[in-house]
Amino acid sequence: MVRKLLFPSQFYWGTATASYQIEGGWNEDGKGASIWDTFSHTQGKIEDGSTGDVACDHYHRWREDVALMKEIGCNAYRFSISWPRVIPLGKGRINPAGLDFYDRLVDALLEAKITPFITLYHWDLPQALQDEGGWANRDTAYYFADYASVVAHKLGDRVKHWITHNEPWVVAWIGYGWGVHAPGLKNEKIALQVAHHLLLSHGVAVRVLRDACSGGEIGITLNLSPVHPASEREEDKLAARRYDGFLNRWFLDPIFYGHYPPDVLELYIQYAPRIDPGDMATISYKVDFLGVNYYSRSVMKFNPAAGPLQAEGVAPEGAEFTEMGWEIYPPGLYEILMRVGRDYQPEKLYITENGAAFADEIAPDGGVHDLKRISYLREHFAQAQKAIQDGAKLAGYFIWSLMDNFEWAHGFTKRFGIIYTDYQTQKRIMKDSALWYKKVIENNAVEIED
Ligand code: IFM
Repeated sequence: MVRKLLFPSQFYWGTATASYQIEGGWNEDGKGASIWDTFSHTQGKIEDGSTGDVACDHYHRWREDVALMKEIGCNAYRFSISWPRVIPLGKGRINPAGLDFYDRLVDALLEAKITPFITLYHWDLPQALQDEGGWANRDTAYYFADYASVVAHKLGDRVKHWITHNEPWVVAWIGYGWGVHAPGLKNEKIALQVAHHLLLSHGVAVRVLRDACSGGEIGITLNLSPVHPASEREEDKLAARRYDGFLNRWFLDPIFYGHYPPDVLELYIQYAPRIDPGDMATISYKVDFLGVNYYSRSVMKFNPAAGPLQAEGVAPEGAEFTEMGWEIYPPGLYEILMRVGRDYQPEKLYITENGAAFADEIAPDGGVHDLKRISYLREHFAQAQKAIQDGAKLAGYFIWSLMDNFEWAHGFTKRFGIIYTDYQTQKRIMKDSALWYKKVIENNAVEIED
């Protein structure tokens, strides 16, 4: 039997991208260098030796990309602004050509009836600020607020959806703690301080955006996963609880309640961040929505040798995985949406990213038949719909990603797009998943077979 699962009217159906992953034009029209320019230009940092210098050449092909979104029928698009394109050194002089690029993009989106959702920070920090310590330096939080103000004053008359940060956990730990992402620092001692400054910058930017953009909705996007114990053993349950604190609660608690989770703070007491008076009140300024990036769950087992958390991730047996090695676990989306709703009561939720990397190829007939991605998306849409039925205040869904792009340290080896990017010719090919998504949007419903 085929069941049609309906979504609410006015639901936002979109795709998401990030500036460094798609734009290219890395040193054009006055853009300054970002930490990702420096990092990708450093030998050995990117799996296939590639850089984002050209990426999807979106900086020149944005009109075509907007037309593709329109053809799919999307009514929303989440993209990020490159801070060094707008303010080349991160503070001080503004680059009008950089701002104009986003100004034109916003106008083209609105013309196509696509609502822009802007992320202000999706990881491409101006290199000049990194030279002063980057996010380990408290001043960066205030430079970020100045940058937010510049962008909001230019675009705030037309853009009403603002996301301060994308996945601060990834920035703090993968970028500063473990060195797999830019800026490539391997210093676990500063990761929580970095996370604190990211959150502080979020708080100050919320206030700035509120003042600059009347009627705007302001939120933040977190990478969240339900965390399950590898077994019913008490020690595995403890490992799962601790990892949940490390990944989820470390960000949710301060944003919604103005304090860090005491259990994690105690475990990391030797690396605890310096918190100035008033910081926690700033971090917990009210947001209008929470953006949830969901890809998989985490399954943890106790391991006394595994750092302060004594928790180690395991790959569940018999599970299916994407090309990223992430378990395909659709019920986790329902679980996390319900959990944040229950524990934090955000006014609204958006799934700001969900999607999967598979080894897509162009078939002899010229199409890209990505059936695994369709199945992944269908299952996750069904879970999102179930959450809405059960009371989740979910108002939109953004597939990661509009098109195949530069997947950070993996370079171009992972394809997440619903549009195939041929990096030699920059030709875009709609994958079957894009055609399938078009039907979902037309029907405002996903069909599943029981
Ligand atoms: O490509 C990234 C994106 O930039 C942030 N969230 C996860 C995606 C897939 O790894």
